[in-house]
Amino acid sequence: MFEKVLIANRGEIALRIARACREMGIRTVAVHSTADADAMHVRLSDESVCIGPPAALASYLNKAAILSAATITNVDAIHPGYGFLSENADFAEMVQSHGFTFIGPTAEHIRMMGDKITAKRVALAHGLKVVPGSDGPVASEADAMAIARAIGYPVLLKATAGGGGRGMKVAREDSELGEAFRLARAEAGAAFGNDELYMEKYLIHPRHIEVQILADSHGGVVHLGERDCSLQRKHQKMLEEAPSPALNAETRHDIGRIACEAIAGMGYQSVGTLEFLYENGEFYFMEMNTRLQVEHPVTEMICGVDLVREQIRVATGAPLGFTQSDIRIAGHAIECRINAENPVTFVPSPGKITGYHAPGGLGVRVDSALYSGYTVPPHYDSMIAKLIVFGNNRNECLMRVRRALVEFVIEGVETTIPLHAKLVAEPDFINGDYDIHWLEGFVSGKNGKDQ
Ligand code: MV4
Repeated sequence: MFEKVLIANRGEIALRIARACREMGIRTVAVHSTADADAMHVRLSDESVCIGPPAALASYLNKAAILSAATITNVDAIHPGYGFLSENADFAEMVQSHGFTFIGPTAEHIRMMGDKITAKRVALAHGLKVVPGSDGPVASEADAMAIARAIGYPVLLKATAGGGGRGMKVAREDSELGEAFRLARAEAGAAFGNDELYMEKYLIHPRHIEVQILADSHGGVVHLGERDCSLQRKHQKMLEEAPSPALNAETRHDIGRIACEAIAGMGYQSVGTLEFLYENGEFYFMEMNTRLQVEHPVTEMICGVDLVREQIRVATGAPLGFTQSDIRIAGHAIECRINAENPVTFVPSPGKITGYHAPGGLGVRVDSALYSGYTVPPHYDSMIAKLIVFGNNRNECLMRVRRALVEFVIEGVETTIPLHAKLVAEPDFINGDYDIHWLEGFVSGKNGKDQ
C-alpha cells in the first residue's frame, strides 16, 4: 500500500480523496495556489505545498510545480481528482517517469479515449454500439455533405479532441451544413488547438446515461450500475441520480455486462465511466471518462462501494476484493450540485461565507470544502457543495432531498439551492420524465416537453 499520496486538486474532491486516504492509513500532501492557502483541503491534509499563483494554469495545471512538490515531499503516488490534469496523458506519463504512481489508468488509455474518433473505434471493436456517423475525420465541407446525405439529417459535427459540448454544431439540412462545419472547426481549433471534426447522426431526445466501471490490473472488471445525468444546462450537470428512472433491472444488467466486456477487452484499469446516449431503448456509446467523476457518490450510495478507496487499491496493483455477483444495487440516490451562482442568471457569486449549516440525518451526505468564514475564490469552478441523498426507493429519496435542501444554509454568497428546491418539486422530474433538453426549458421558464 502507498504510504503517502499527493492530491493534485482542490475543493471538495481533494477532501474526498484525503478522507479515503486517512481511512486507509495513507498520509496526504495537499498542493494549493496562493488563493487557497486557507482552504479546507490544505487543513485536512498532513502536509501542504504552495505550487503557484491563483490562475489554474500557473498552479493546479502546472505539471512541473506539482512534480516538484511530489519530489520534495517524497510521495508514492499522485491522485489527480477530476478536471485539471486528471485526463492529461502527458501528465500521467510524467508522473510515472518521475517514479510515482498515477492513480488512474495508463497514459495510453487516457490518450486513446481523449481522441473521440479513436474512442468510438475502440468501443465498436469491443462490442459497443455507437451513433451512426463518419468512420473517421470529416476533412472538408464536401466530405461533410457526402456523409450527411448518407446518414441522413439532422447531423452533428463534433470535435475529435472535444468532449463537453464545445466545438459541436447541428445541421438540419444541406443549407446549414457549410456554416456548421466552419463554426465547429473554428471553435474546436480555438478550444483544443486541434480543429479536426467528425460527424454523427443527431439524436433528438436522448437521455444521458453513464455506466460506472471499476477494473484492476489482473483482468478483474465490475460495473456499479448507471447514473442518469440528463439534467444539464450548457453542458454543466446540475442533478444526477442512480439508478436511472428510465431503465429496468434487465436493461441495467445487459448494458452493465456489455460495458464490462468492452472494458476487459481494452485492458483498461482503474475507475472509468462509459457515457451513452439512450434513445428508444438503445444505448449508443459516446465517450469514455478515464477519471473519477464529480457524481461518483450517487453510485457509492446505492452500491455501498467506496470508489476512491478501490481506485487507490487497484492503483497499487491489488486485485479487486469482490466480483460482479457481490455487487448489490439497492435503493436510490440523488446528487444536487450546489454552485455559488445566482439561481436565475447563473452569474458566479464568489465571496465570503458568513454563515454555514449543512444538513444531516439518515441518508444525507454533503461533500463540500466550505466552512463559515471561508472565502470562495473567483478563480475556479463555482461548485461549492454536493448534496447526496439516499432513500430506499426514489420517492423516499425525493422526500429526503426536499427536507435536506430546506436545512441547508449557505450565507454570504448566492447559491443554486433555491433552483434545486424548485426542480425537485416539478412534476416532470418527479415522474422521471426528462431528457437532455428538459432542464434548459425548465430554467428558461418553458415546458421542457415542448423543447
Ligand atoms: C450528441 C447529442 C445528440 N446526438 N450526439 C453533448 C456533450 C457531448 N459530450 C456530446 N453531446 C451530445 N452529443 C448525438 N449524436 C446530444 C448531445 C447533447 C447532450 C448530451 C448529454 C447531455 C446533455 C446534452 C445537451 C445537449 C447536447
